[in-house]
This record gives sequence, structure tokens and C-alpha cells, in this order.
Amino acid sequence: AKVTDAVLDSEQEVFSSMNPFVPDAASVASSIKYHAEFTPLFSPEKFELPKAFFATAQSVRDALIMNWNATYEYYNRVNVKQAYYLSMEFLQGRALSNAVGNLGLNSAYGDALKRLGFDLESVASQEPDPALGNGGLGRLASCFLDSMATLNYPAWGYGLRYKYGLFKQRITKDGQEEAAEDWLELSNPWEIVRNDVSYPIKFYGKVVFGSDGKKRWIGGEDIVAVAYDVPIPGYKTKTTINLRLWSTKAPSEDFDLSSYNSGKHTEAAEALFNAEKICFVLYPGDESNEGKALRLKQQYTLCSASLQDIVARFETRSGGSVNWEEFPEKVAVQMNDTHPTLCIPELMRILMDLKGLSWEDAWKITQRTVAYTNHTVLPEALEKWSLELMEKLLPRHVEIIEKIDEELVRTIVSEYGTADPSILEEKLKAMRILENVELPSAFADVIVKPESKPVTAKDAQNGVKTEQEEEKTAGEEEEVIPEPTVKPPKMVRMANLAVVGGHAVNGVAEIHSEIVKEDVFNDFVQLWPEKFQNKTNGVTPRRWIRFCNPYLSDIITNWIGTEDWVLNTEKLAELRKFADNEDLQSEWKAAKKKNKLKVVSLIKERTGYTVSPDAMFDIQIKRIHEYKRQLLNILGIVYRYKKMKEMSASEREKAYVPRVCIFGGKAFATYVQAKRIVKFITDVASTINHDPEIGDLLKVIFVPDYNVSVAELLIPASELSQHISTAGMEASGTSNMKFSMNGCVLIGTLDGANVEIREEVGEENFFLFGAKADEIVNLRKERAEGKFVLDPTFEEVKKFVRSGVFGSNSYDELIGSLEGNEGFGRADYFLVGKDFPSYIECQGKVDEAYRDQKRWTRMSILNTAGSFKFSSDRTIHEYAKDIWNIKQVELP
Ligand code: T68
Repeated sequence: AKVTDAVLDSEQEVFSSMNPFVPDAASVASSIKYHAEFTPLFSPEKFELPKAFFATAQSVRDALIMNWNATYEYYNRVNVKQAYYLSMEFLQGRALSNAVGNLGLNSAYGDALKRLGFDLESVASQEPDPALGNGGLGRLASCFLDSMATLNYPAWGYGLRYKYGLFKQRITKDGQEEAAEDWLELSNPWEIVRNDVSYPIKFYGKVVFGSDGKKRWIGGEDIVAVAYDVPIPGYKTKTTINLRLWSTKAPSEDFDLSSYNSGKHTEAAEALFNAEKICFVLYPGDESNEGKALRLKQQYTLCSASLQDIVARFETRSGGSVNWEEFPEKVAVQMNDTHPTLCIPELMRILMDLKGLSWEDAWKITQRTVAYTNHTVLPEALEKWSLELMEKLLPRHVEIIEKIDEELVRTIVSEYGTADPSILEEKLKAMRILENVELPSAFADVIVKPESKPVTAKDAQNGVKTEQEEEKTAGEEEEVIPEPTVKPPKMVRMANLAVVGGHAVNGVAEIHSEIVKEDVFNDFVQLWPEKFQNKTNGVTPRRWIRFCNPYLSDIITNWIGTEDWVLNTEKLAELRKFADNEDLQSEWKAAKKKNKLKVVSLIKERTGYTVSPDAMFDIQIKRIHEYKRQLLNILGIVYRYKKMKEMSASEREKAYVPRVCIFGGKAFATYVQAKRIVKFITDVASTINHDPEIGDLLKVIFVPDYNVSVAELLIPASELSQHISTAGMEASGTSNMKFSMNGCVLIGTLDGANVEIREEVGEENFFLFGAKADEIVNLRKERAEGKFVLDPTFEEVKKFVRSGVFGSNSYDELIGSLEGNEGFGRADYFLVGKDFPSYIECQGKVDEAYRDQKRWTRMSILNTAGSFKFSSDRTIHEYAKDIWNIKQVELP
């Protein structure tokens, strides 16, 4: 404890010197009182927890604003190169404890609140958890912002300010239900609306030639994007960077006053609603054409507003002399997945149509500025937009995309034009940005026409016309065609556009980047091998150890002798030499126990179940998806339960270690199979948890409404965590890193970042099972052909599920999907059956290891010690050096 106090004292000095805001408890208390009184959000009579939270946040925001201003005043002055991270998602989590922790004001705020009759923890827990993201991709963006600020990189995030976050999840007897998440209901104390920073955004309209002979995009629908800034403080530094979120509204003249006065209230406000609805929700349903158009509008709003803002800042910082060639020396734009790919044609449009540059110059600048991160290899997740929709909504951008496509065709023809014609055809088919679109006229003769395929029942339902019908409408002679054929829809492939238009493409873990190169973008790799890179993901050690796990953090600091590890995670490796030390082991276990006790309360509060803190906490938390295989986990639990039921009480206790199996995660509202999995887990839970024979030996918990704050409680309490995707399908995973940092042992497949985690922590400290990525294609084929015999344990577990133990439901669709029965789709595409026996065997080894608590604690310590590579600080240094070419800048 002594070491910690000394470290904290010296830290207080560091923080005070970097922060002009006077952080003693008395002044903090008066600042909180000031805000409670003079920037009120509540009536004056009462001063209760919600008011205390808002006033505290406003008081912290004062400090952030000072640092924010100092940061950008300096960046503007020295005109540094700045990176911009564009993402449709940011999963920020609560901000209060993070900001107070990063500013080093924990004791000042803790003491101040005590004087006012509150405690910091309860005040902090009042904050709504903003869910402007879905999962890993959004949380990664937020970890990156923390690292950029902490490492003093000139950087900035851009996103959308959704009025409703990702839905609130309720679990009922029918499974998951979704409700709107009104996170702004009580206002957001962190944001600063910049009423002087707004940009016009256009949709629809047409392209004409202006009097200067240049293209102009005119008419259509005009809306306005307004900037809301969220300051992002770095840890132990004054640098405070910006997350700028755009909100949409109609231009004020669009409110039709005369209609309104004549009683047509809805029509009068239609334009307002049309503009505002763009930012209502994250990922609006896109089954309908309206839904698709809305999503495309969201993406374009993000790209257009951000690029107009970036260009304006570049011009301001250039002073009187703008040299556009310098743009890529001052600006790096990172596209988080393909969602912001419209950045490419938008930057081209701004440079050519508004700034008067030639195509060639604009293209060079765009390519040197933009880079793309890929987060998935699932073919169905590689974004495509209907060309027809895009032509209507963004006519000028489609012209630009067509020209980029034409230039790409030229490159492909010059590379492969002399090769076997079938090779050229294949390359064009795989690489073109436009799909199912005739070749540009200049190349019309190099290759055959796009393919036609028979009309399927689904196409017919969707109103896709046959070629015959098309021809009829075109008024041509009717021809007798033996089989009805249909023109496949013309599409824009956003990933191909991102690869062509950017100077770098990266995957997010070594194995994933290899798959990207070998498989997804192999044709592009052959043309431009230098573009492709790996940037293994990371997570911020501030939020994911230091703040969420103070007990463990204190122990680490005491044993290493410094708190430097929060900034230099390599220091964690020093714990290795104490892995067998009995004192460390007992402190380590005590910390875990304290964290488990918090989760015992959370479970009681959220589900009503009582679980034992002495059982092993075994956790799988992530979006519910078939490839992540929550189904494998729950079937493993069902199998365990069946075996337990076949034993006597004493046999059971000998054979199994008590476990609490915890699940959390949301299923996308329209993803039917994922919702069936949620329902099944909760059904199994209610049978097992009420079985008096089983007691504390096995409990199954589904924690509803999983989010960042829930993760901050569960991860520190975890002992085993599951990362069990079908190999080759999880790009990286990032919770695996957080678990490992918090001394949790992983069970997993050789997939995503698991591969690297296992390398770092040592294979004896990781429970590995399952097929390898390079075996999957063949296994699927064999499975589909019925060539391999499924293990009897798998047949046994399926039969048990169907027997009705978990209620009257026979789970036909769920279990059927594992068998490829008529009507239930592909036969076990995710290979749950194939991996089941090796998973069960591996879980046996987990029990055995856990029984030896010394061995388990050693494994736990070695996980924390070996997790240092997975700090997002390391990742951000790599992006800064290899992709963005930006330098760290210390504020004066
Ligand atoms: C995740 N992707 C990867 N996508 O699944 C995960 N996608 O392996 C990886 O660790 C993480 O990205 C960070 O790299 C996502 O989270 C999405 O959420 C998403 C949303 C819309 C469309 C496509």
C-alpha cells in the first residue's frame, strides 16, 4: 500500500502541473455547486443524484474545454498533419469516471462529492451508457480515440449523433425484445453544440454544366449537418482531442409557415422530419427501399459533412496560400470499414467541382489521403449498394465512381489484356467496382456481356423483371426465350472502391490480414501488394484495466513498483517472475473475488438469480451471431447438465467444478436465428437454475442489455471466457484482449487475435480446441456431402434438447440448422457439430486445471503479464507510422 500512496502522490504532482484547472476538493465542490445552480437541468428545490451527476459532469467539462482549446489552438498554429478517424459507430461507454481518471482528479472529485453528501461511484453510475455502436468495430474506434489523445497524436474522430442508440434489450419469456434507447432524454453533458459549424448536404437533384464548363450538382433536397463536439481527454496529458458528431436538420426556411397556418401541420413540418430522421437511429432496418435510402443518406452525411469540415480546416490553416498538393501532407483520413467509402467520390467532387482541380490531380490527392480498414471476411457483410438507388440519391458521385471504375478497367486490361481471355474476364468480374454493369464503351469489345441467371422465386417476389419483361417495356419485338432469365441488379461494391481509392488497406489481426490478402482481395494484392498491411487491434488499458479493475491495478502497481504500466504495458511482463509467488497469488485471488461479488449483485438485480461467488465465472459476451457460436457454448452446457443428471450427487461433485455460465449480447432485431439462440439460452437457464439437484454446481445466466458498462463489471470478474468462433470468421475480437488483461483464461479456436494472444501468454495458458481456418472449406464440403460421421455425443445432446427438457418447444429451426434439414438452410455451416467433441474434451481440461487453484492463478497472472501487446497504444503507434504518417506533438 505504501508504494501505491507514493506513486499516487507523485502522480498528483504530474497532473497538477499539466492542468491549470485547480483540482483541490474545495474548488471542485464549489464548481459543482455553481453548475447545479447556474447551468440547471433540474428544478432548484432538490439536489439529488441525477442533478449531482450533471453538475459534476459539467464541472469536469470545464477542464476538458480548456484543454481542448489549448490543443487545437496549438495544432492550428503549427499546422501539423492531422489524422481523421471516420466511423459510423463510436461505443464510448460512460465518460465521467474515465475523464476524472485521465485528468488525475479522482481524489479531488471524490472528496468534493463527499462534502456535498455523495460518493463518486454512485454519481458516476447515474450516467447513461451511450450506445452509438453495435459491437467491436465501434468500441475499437473509441479505444483508438483514447490512445490518440494519450499519445499526443494530432487526431480527430467523426461520427453521427444518433438520437436513439442501439436498442435496449429486454428478455421476456419469448426471448429478446427491443425498445428505443433514448440516451439524450436528460441531455448530454459532454457535448458542445457548435452552432457556427454547419454544412449543407445535398441529396437527389441532377448534374449540369456550369457557365465555366464545370460540372454542377443542383436541385434536389438540401439539409444541414450541425457539429456536436465531445472532448476526449488523454491520460496524464493536457492533450484533449475531439470527437465531432453530426446531427441533421432542415434549413430554417424549409418550415412551411403558410401550410402550417392553414391547418396542414404535418405537411408543413415534413421537410424538418425528413432531415432529422437521418440521425434518429443507428442501422435503421434496411429491408425496405426507404430503409436502404436512409442508410445511404446516413453514410453520405457523415462523409460529406466531415470532408467539407476537413477541407475548410486545411484552407484556414494554410492561411492565404492554399496548395492542394499539400493536402495529403496535412490530412490523413481513415475509413472504419466500408461505411465511409463515399469519402472517396466526395473528396473528388469537392476538389474538382468546387476547387477546380483536374481529375488527375484530384485522384492523386484523394488516394494519398484515404485509407481503409477491413473488419470482416464474411461475403454477405461486404457492402454493396444498388446503382439505381445511388444514381438517384447521389448522381454526381455515380459519375465519379463510373470514371474510377473505367480507370480501373483500363489498368486491368493493360495488365491482363494479353493473357488468356478467361483470365481477363475473371479479373474484371472480381475487381470492378460496378457489378453486373456493361464495360465502358472504350472497352466494349474486350470481353463478353455480363452474365444472365435464371429468375429465382425470391427475385420474382422482389419484383425483379425477367429479360423478357424488360424487353417488353423497352418496346422491342417479343422473342421466344426458352428459359426466363433476369438481369442481375447493378451494384456498387464499396470494398472494391475503398481498395482502389485508398493508399492502404489493413486487416485487424495477423490471421485476418492473411485471409484478406490470400482470399478476399487477392486480385488486388497481385496488382498493388504494397497497399496491404496488418494492424492487430488493441484496447485501451485505461478503461479496460486501470479504471474498471482498481483492485487488480493496485496489486499490479505494488508488485511492479510503478504505475507506468498504464502507459507502457510492456511493464506488465514483469509480473511473470512472480507468477508462483504465494503472496501475489493470494492477493490476486482476493481481487478476483471482490470483482465476482459485484457481479453476484448485478446478476441478482438484473435476473433475480442468486449465484455463488465461489463457482468459476465462465463468460461469453459479444453480439449474438451464428459464427460466434453461442450455440456451441450452450449445447456444451446442455451436455454437461445431461451428464450431471445421470450421476449421483457425490459423483457429480467429483466430476464437475461448480460454474456460473454467463452470456450477454444483443441479436440484431431482424436476425431471426440469433434471436432463437437467445431464447434457447434463456430456456436452458430457467430449467437448470430451478433444478434443485444441481444447485450451485451449474447456473446459466443471460445478463440482459449488455453494453460497455456491463462489460466493465463482468470482465474483471471473469475466470474463463469463450472466444469460440468458427476458425477464419472472427476478424480479430477485442474482448479476448480485455479478458486476458484482467487475468482471465481463454478457451478458444485458432481465430482472429486468439492466435496472437495464445502466442503471447503461452500455449499452456490458453485452452485451444477446434478445426483450423485452412481446414474449414473442406470440412464444410464434406459436411454438406454427408461424408463425416458426427460424434455420438453431438447426436446425444441434440436428442436431449428435442426431448422437451427445456419446455414444450422442440427447437426445430435451431437444431435443424445443425442438420441441414429440409427448409432449415445450410447443413451446420458453422461446424458446431464438427467442433463439439473437441470442445467438450477441452472443457474437461478446464475443470481439471481449475481444481488446482495454484495452477489456475498462475495461468491467470501469466495472462495479464502476456497481454501487453494488446494495448491500443501499440496499434495507434503503428497506424501513425505506417499509414497516417503523423507525429506525436507535445503541447507547450
Ligand atoms: C468487428 N466487426 C469484428 N462489425 O467482427 C471483430 N459490420 O472481429 C473485430 O474485432 C472488430 O470488428 C474490430 O476490428 C464489427 O463489429 C460491425 O459491427 C458491423 C456493423 C455493420 C456492418 C458491418
